[in-house]
Amino acid sequence: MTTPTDLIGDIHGHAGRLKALLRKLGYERKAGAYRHPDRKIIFVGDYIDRGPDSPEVVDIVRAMVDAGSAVALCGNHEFNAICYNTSKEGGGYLRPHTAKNTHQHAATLEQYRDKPGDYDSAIAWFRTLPLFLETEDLRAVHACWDEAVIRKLHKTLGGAVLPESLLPEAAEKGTDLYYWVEVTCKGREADLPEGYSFHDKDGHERREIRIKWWQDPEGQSFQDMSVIPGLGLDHLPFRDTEATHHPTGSRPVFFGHYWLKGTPELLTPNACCLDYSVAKGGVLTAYRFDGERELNEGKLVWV
Ligand SMILES: [Mn+2]
Repeated sequence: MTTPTDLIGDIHGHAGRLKALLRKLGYERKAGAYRHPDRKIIFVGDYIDRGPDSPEVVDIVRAMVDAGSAVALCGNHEFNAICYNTSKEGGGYLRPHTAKNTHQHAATLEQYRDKPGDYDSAIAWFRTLPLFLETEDLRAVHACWDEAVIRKLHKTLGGAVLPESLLPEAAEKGTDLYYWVEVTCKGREADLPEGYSFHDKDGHERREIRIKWWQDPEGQSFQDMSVIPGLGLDHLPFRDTEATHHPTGSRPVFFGHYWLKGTPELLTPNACCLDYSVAKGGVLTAYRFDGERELNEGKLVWV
């Protein structure tokens, strides 16, 4: 029998909302950390950036991990922050300090401006966060559980945490490790057939779509499988150059990352996205998991 677990989606600096959700789930702050007598939390990553108080979110989550009342996964924002702060051989950083990259991290940098020691400590802590978690009755990841990719990552890392020695490779476009981290923290893409493309919201021509990897691709169009609606790909039958390891019949998988809108709901009976865009006017969402093989929409909780 595993511990009943509450899984919480992307927080992005919304400390007030996090405290409200923890209280709603029955957690109380004791001896410096939120705790529940019978339950634990799994956070699926993206603690920082955009929102008003990333330092407080990091403090709350980290204290819970230290107290043994939570596990915290690494989101793409934590991975980016690590790379932004890791020097590159030959000069610069693994994540270059371009205007775009700095802008994405700006709110967090500003909030830590007067406490550089705390910022360094937060980055050092991010380096210890696992990229994925599997227990006997659930799986959790920031963006995408692709079984083949997770297996390769596990073998290469010797576990679920990216060691510092592999960071340069993980940040280097074109390497296998870069691809595996990208899939796991940012999601799976599929190439469009030869001759097809679309323009993304920034006007860039794209020849691949980010896919709903949790969905059975059988009989679906590229549009059905695309995370972004309205690309005009409805007539185009979906096929993928790589096998899509969609999790039919497997233990439930929980993730965040997709900036979903509206009222939280299950994506399938065993796939649950917990990111309902708290940093874009949405809600902070949790699922109360008690080991069930089929998830129950009534167990979603949000504030
Ligand atoms: Mn994310």
